[in-house]
Amino acid sequence: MISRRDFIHGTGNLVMLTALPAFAESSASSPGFGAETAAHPENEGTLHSRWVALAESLKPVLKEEIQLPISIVHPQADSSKYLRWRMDVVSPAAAIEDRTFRPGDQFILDFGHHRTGYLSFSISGVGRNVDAPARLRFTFGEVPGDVAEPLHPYKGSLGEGWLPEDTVTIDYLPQDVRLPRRYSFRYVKVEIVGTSPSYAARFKNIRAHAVSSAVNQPPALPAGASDALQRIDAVSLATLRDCMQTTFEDGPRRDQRLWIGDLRLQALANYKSFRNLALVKRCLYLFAAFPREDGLLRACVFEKPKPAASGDFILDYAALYVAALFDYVKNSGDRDCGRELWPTAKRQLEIVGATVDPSGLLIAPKGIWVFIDWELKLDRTASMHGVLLYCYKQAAELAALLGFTEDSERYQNVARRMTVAAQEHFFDASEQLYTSGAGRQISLATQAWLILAGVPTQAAGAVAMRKALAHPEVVMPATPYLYHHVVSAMLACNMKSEALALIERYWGGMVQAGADTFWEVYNPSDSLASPYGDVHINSFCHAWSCTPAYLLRTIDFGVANG
Ligand code: RAM
Repeated sequence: MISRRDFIHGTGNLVMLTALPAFAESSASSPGFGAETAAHPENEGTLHSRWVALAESLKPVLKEEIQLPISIVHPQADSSKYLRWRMDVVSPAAAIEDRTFRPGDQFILDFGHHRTGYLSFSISGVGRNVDAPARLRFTFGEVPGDVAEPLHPYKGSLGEGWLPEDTVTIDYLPQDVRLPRRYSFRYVKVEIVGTSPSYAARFKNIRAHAVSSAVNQPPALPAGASDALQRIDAVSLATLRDCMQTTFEDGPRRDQRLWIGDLRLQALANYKSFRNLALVKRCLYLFAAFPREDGLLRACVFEKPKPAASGDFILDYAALYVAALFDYVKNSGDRDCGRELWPTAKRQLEIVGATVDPSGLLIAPKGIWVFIDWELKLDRTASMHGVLLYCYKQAAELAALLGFTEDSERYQNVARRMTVAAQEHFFDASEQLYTSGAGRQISLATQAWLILAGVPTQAAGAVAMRKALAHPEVVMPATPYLYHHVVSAMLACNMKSEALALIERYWGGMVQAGADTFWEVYNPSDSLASPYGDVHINSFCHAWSCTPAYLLRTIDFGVANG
């Protein structure tokens, strides 16, 4: 089991210091940076409160839709199913209204698909007197295991409060109840904990009130996409819709929080589908409003009860802020926002790039989380170099677009040096692929990020990716987040048919296993895999998994496969 803290301070190639370093304020040691500073005319405190206020003014009003339960179901253990259970239909959901319930009784409702929202119902007492409160226990399931398996004893490393269960006491019956907390679910298990010897409970009008800030109708996939890809797209869009709340949440079940890495991918899918541009802008400002003292952005920020900083920092996420900003400016045409947030984006490159050595090689500082993926075996040296190089190139283009010519030229110079260094340090000429670290580890992460960073030519990149995929010791991704970058890299080097096949295999594998929304973690050979030591704390509707909705809309299905 591993906690996020262990991951930062733990073992393996990420073993680092116990305190985060105060990054060198001076960028003089960093090639290409001269005396640049992120000077802003306004006092920083005032600036940041103005940005919070701006972000708050962009908070969307959520659209609410009522959903009726479809069936009463009964879980049956089934080892032939990836998710370990099949859900047998017992009766239509309406049959609930004809029954009465006493302590010890329970039922599970299936709403037919996943939504983020609230639950409401009417409850009355049938019998001599309603002489005691009714006590009910609710468990909300994104997948069958959530409602079919005991959630306790909980073994996970994240807060137990995320487990999707609540006990509710209703004082006076009859009553119309709307549970105050928001949940993320397809299934709802209701256990009757207490009525009294004098009465049984009866339920009517059980409803889900689904909420989302995804309002517009997404355009259809390009003609030529297979039925399997259409289904993958529909599940991707449902994932994005359910994560689009008053921010782009990473998962509506957990952490319900804004992370830079998730935001960047959700925003890409959103530009091609629901096109809620104001929501992206809100999130970019929320990050920018809470930098560390030296300007480093938090990997995540909290939205509720009011916008606030987190204490998490991830080197690759900080660097990728500039890519998210560039994507936003390109897709919205909002250059004013680009200019206002430019110093923030630039500051990330100053800080993350401060340890690029004179030869152009990034020596990532110790003591700070380099994420890339949840695969713990992964050596991140080469992929982190690739992320930063990719970000310099994105920054160079954004700077040119915004009219900051000097910045653009400087970044192009750094990028040239980092490209040469990457080829020298990471390319294995005998294997024709890229390796990472002293152990010369071969991984898809390394190939993907060096390809996305434009280190090899398209043809050489395709060779490297194919060689890595065929290598018996290749380290594979653990999450859809990294799979997204692998597919993007394949598309960047003309491997269209292999990219599509990978989407069909990986995301299609989740669909075949019964996914209504895509999962945070998917290991085709282990349905219990969890970065947190307990699968019940995994999120089964996770932002970073929604990108087929983006990827499939960048592919020209009419043109012969690469
Ligand atoms: C996961 C979060 C989020 C991700 C971070 C790194 O646990 O849910 O999706 O960005 O960790």
